[in-house]
Amino acid sequence: MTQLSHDELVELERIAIESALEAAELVRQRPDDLGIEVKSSRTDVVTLVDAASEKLLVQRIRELRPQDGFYGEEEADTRAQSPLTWVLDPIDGTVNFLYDYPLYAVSVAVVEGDPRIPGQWRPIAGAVADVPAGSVYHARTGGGAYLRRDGNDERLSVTGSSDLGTSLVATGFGYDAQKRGRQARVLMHVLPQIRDIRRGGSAALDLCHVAQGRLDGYYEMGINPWDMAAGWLVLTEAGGLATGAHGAPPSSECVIAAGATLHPALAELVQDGLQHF
Ligand code: LIP
Repeated sequence: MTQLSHDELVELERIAIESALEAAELVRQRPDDLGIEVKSSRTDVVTLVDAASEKLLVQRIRELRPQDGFYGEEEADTRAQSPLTWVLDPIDGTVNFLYDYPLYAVSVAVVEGDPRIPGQWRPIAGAVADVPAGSVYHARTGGGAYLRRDGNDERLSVTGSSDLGTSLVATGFGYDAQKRGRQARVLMHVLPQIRDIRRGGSAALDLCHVAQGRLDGYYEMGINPWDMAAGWLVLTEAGGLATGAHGAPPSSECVIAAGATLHPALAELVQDGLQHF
């Protein structure tokens, strides 16, 4: 549990919200030339807008929190001089952004511990700005989870689903073709046991949609700390639970997220799929 005061947490959440919204406005400007480059595979792309968004986030947050560290999807990697590190995804859902497919977000979280080490960190405040919608999901430890749109905060809560067979579940797939093949085999195991699957393309928004009750659950293998840090906190503050396989902390190995009433059954189903494929 964090040692920070209520007022400190409120201020950290405010910084996350305002920096995420400012970066989302920059992303929304969408220049004609996106300056597309390739990363880990020819389907794993980054644009000039990703880099500009992360640069803006670091600049704004560093002005207010000069001792904190940074860990971002693109270039940000500064060791903290304080107990806190800002974990940044300047555009989560980059491929969706590339196609202007309206499911992409700016994710900003501040965490205690080192997000580079699985299981050695936890988010304590965060925001996920839904760029196309112009809204922002936000939460702080012990403060609840909210969706802010048109200046109004709507409290979020997961569904009470406990029946896999009528549950709507999201997942995602990696940029590596071989990994995608295994993920597809796990999906073949999962899909017959649930209502239906959704593949949105942004882990941050998938986690927030579970928090909002738009989904009953989400699982994915291969996502990074910056994809999940803020959405993980929004989910838990909305009554949800995110773990890895067999109760481990969520990590790039596996994230399984749902309301507390569904999580055990979804975790067992995904674990069975991982074990057999
Ligand atoms: C994305 C994740 C998503 C995953 C995509 C991609 P990015 O992150 O949020 O869950 O399925 O393949 O990794 O690369 O857009 O920041």
